[in-house]
Amino acid sequence: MQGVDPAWLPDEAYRPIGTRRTLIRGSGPLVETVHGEVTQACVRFGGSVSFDGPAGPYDLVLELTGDGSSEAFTFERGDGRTTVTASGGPGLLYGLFHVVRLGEAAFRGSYEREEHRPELALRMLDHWDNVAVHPVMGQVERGYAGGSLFWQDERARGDLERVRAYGRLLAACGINAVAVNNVNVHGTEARLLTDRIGEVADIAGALRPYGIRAHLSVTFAAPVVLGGLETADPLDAGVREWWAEATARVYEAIPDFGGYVVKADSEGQPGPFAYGHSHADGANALAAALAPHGGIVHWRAFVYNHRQDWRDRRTDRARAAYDHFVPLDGEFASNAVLQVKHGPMDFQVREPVSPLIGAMPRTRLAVELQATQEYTGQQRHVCWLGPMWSGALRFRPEEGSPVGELARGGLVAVSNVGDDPFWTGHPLAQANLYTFGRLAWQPDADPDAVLDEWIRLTFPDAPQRLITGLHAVLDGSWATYEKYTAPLGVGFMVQPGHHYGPSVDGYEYSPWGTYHFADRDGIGVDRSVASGTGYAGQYAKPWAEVYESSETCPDELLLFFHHVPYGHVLKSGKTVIQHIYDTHFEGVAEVEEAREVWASLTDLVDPARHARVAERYEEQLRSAREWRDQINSYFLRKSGVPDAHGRRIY
Ligand code: GCW
Repeated sequence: MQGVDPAWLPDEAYRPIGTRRTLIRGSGPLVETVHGEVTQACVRFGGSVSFDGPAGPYDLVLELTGDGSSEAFTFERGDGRTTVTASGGPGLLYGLFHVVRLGEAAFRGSYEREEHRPELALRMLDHWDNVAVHPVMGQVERGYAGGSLFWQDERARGDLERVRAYGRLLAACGINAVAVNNVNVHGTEARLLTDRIGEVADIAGALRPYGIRAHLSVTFAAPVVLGGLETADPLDAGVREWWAEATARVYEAIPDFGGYVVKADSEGQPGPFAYGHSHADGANALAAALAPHGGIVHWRAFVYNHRQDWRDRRTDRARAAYDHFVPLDGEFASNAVLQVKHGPMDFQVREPVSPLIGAMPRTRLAVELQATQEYTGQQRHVCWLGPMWSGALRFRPEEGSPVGELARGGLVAVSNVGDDPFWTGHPLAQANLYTFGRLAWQPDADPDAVLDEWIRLTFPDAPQRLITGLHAVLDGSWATYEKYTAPLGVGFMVQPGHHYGPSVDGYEYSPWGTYHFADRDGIGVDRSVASGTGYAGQYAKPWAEVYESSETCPDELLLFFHHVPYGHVLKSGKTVIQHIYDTHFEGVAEVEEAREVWASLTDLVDPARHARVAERYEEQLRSAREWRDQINSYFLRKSGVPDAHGRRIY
């Protein structure tokens, strides 16, 4: 597309296919998509493609053997021919993208038959997009990549070519579902469910050729605000009928509609508490309306008191999701999925894994990640989140399955994409989107290998110097970001409201439940059972014990679980205060280094992309210095303990 970055599907990535002879067998809409992809590549590079053609010498055969909707495919190569077979259209499409990813290697040597299938059936992006620009949150809430891809001038975009291109990119990294509007459902957006469903249908139509289903965020109060009923009580017969009828009309407009996403009783959104009912009752009312059509309700577990009194030390926001939902285990309908943020707070640079995951064996859980970098540099800072996500997905809440397997309801990420020509504002933030898709397909994949895959696809034919440089600037970037921001798992310390840049006490005396409790003697939140909020006791063994004691708690989470003196010695051998100083100096030095590495790649990256990243490095460095100096000065002033190395602190 003119003027839009091709991201991980540049034309060159298709050269290995486009120069060869391909046979495509089968029929159906996704086969047509595959055919279109290969045809375009052949037009560009001179190869040929036959559709159900005669037997002949082919280098690549893509064959649909059934008419199902399976996403699995097989891949093999022998006698000079590469073959992909699938029994469902989506499988054939994923098989094609597998060949694209392998590049020339797909056409060399031989491969025994391999079977590929996604580990998680639902791999979804939630867009926090508003149809009408919100006076405070803008068009995309926590969006750092321009306006919405879907909505423009308060309507679905007339020209959906870009949406189609987006679907193509998503399919190429394995994503199969998209929620098209913000979970905070404002007045205009509420109507997408009813009289404006046609606009959602248009978007769904643009995504469908790439095997992606559309989902919709709806307001729990819809029967009142849209239906004119007096109540939205989930057990009321009239309310249930309203949902059933509204949902039937949705399916008339969008036969393959995915389902609803609901943020209820959370940060001011309406929910079942108003009627004295549980969240299972609430979710099940919508699930019942969706069930006859095969739809799913994604019910978010982000329920906590956002109006707490900072003086009240017994209330602990980290406990909230577990306290609300674990008693409801087993009560949710089979097509209700409880969507849990991966950490107990809110997408901080470092959090433990939510104790809810693993504690609800009779409930389908989806795990929610945040690709949009709300608290991780807002796509002005490079912060590749692969290692953080992979760590969470590999975490085993107890002896047994890791999070990546417990997420039976799927993996979801809040999208980091907008109408920016680079899709994600910061061109390197594309790596987060790609990594998310690949981890959703295979949660135990090695994130480093995924990063290399992204580099090779996005920069085809890159010389080794470019590959090494890109890997270097991305690979350690999350660790670097953590170093110059809030220390040792304590979180927040950000500017209230927009959440960009440091403000150590920004939320300290606020109602949001996000405190660090620093005083002249120490810092951190006591979440132990013995003397604190008891949060550590929400974990199963061994974690409940590991986190309970400051002796066994991992350094990186120490201040999340414990209030300790500045002189507390970490496992690293450093005191907490010296750790704070050292990491903040190191973090800035690492950004300086990364900026130099990027500058050294000027001749190898196209000028517009290079310039965009270079400009963002300037801001990242400015901001990292700001973080360093505010955090270090704050703790020097609070503690009175000087830096052991006598560096400049203000
Ligand atoms: O991280 C917080 C954000 C809100 C968001 C909320 C949520 C959509 O600051 O902007 O609202 O989480 O996840 O619902």
